[in-house]
Amino acid sequence: NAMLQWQRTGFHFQPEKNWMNDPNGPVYYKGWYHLFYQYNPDGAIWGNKIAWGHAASRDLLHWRHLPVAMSPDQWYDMSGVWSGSATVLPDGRIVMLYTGSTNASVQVQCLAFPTDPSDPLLINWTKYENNPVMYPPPGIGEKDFRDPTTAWFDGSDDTWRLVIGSKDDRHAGMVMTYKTKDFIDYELVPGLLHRVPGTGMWECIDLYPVGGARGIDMTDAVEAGSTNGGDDVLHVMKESSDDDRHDYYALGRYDAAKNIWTPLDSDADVGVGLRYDWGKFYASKTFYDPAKKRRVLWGWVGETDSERADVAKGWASLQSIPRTVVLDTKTGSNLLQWPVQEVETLRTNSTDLGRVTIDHGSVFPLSLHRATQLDGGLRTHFCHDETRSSRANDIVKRVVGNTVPVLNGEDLSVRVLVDHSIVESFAMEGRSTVTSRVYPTEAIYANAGVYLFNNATGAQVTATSLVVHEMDSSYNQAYMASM
Ligand code: DQQ
Repeated sequence: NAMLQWQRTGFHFQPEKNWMNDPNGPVYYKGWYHLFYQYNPDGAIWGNKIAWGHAASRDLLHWRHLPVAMSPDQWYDMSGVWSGSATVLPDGRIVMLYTGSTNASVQVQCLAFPTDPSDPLLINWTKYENNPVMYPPPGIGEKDFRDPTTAWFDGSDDTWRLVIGSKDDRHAGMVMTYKTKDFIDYELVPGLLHRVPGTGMWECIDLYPVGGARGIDMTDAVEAGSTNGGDDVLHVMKESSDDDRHDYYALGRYDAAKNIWTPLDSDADVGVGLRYDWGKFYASKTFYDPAKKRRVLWGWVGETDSERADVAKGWASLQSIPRTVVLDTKTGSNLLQWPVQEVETLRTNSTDLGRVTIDHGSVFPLSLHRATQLDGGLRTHFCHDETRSSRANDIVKRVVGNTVPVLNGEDLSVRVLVDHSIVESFAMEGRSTVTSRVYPTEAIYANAGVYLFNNATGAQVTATSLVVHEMDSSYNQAYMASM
């Protein structure tokens, strides 16, 4: 439907058409970033034949769409090739672990390898001949055992370890640890790595170290113990809550010998405390980028319009802008998420509006060339009010956000990325983020604009600094033009 194609983004990742959900197996290999994703080749809605879509990029922005990497074509993944993760071995080989939903819809873990390791684009994949390699263990529901993480090496007993999320019969979310020497035979490590009552099924677990300005590989952190070049190391645990479809994380300590992860603050435990994003953002996953020594986070940003509209468009869902994740050393109690630095290369016309004071009850329009794709920062009050984003009545419109710590001596700062049908905001350098899908009925292409407004009844507001950058498209609009 050409009428709706303006909703396609200019610099967010999306497949050429059809349905997408979770990011899968992100990995850096021979100069290319690879992104796999849950993909329905048959249409714009989720289905029971999910495959792994695949794209590769040199800069996390310009993507080459590649053939489907794995399809549901074996008894053990006939109902879907579900989410999974890549592990890079010390010799550079890649091992892919994913969840197969069997012909009887039992969740099992499966193994796959690049067919031709010399191909930097990793186009062809071979499933291990004796899949599956893991079945739900005793006491675990056969539909509650999915989304294996990236494995890390533990030198104490020379095994690779990975974790898988689940829930127990009392609706507690939980994480189990497995160990293996060869990725073929696995042993369940006794006990649970973590468990939180009342939080339901934990999908897409992520577990990774943070500390200092750089990213840390999990194997390096386990080897180094609790410090990394002098910096204290904490471990982030993240779960995607099937109950309320939000991604929750907590900072804690991982004790490999005891197989226990403990939150720093038990009141802000996994599933009941912090979220990565207070808007639309789910089933996310990080990977360690050895080229730029950083940890990068991808999240699935679904649609909030109707299924009918998605079918009419012929596509559904975006991936968030890839975000660098570090520990906020100023607060010590949260992460900082920030668009990867490559995003700044897309900035074109920059407008420095200097200092702007807006009286209460007034609106201040900014004059810009084009406002459909923007990247900007502003030091004043912050909010996502979706209720004003569209006159359409078949979409979800809410006010979303949360409190964000502003320490003594700091000013409130916000960076907002606008890309046709998505708005992603980062408050206080990424202490808190909010993502919204927007379906404007009027603010399309040239009709889009940016306004500062002050809804206060009394006070004046001064933005001490305000910069707006128009953004180049990285690929999607070019694809559109050629359709
Ligand atoms: N999506 C996948 C599952 C995962 C869920 C299936 C999360 O592996 O648990 O498409 O969105």
